[in-house]
Amino acid sequence: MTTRFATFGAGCFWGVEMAFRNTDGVVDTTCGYAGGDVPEPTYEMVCTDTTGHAEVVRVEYDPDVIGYEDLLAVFWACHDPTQVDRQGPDVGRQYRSVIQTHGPDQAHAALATKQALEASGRLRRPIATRVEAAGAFWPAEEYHQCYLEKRGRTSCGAHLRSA
Ligand code: MHO
Repeated sequence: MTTRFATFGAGCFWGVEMAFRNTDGVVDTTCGYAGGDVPEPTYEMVCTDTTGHAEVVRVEYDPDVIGYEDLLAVFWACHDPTQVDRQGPDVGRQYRSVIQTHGPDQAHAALATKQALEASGRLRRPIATRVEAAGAFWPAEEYHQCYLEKRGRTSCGAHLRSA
């Protein structure tokens, strides 16, 4: 089995990781930080919104079982891509919506689904999601991996809390 990677930022990575872990064909997921300028960022640093990183989930998938387009569908459905530098109660650039692509085929597919969603008229505001090439990925602290699963929760309930 030759697996591939896909990387998505869609707000707090706890819930995003859960969405992808529950998807057939996903072999592994890792919460981490990407898209910033500082090496080896910690959660505390990223929380200050000064390192440039986004909270992202790196998804390892088996392309014989699930296509990248299907992962993109999970991505678009698991958050509100019209929110700028925030997601629900979580505010800051670290919660921005971003697709970090591994290769030109992923970039092409990501942009195509973004345009299709935009053209569908289903969203009331423009899509804020950036599509960019994946760069350095820094795995988050073990504490953040499978955070909700370890606690027997199915969603992060961010909408129930103030932050
Ligand atoms: N508002 C959330 C953010 C968590 S996340 C890993 C919380 O602190 O519960 O950024």
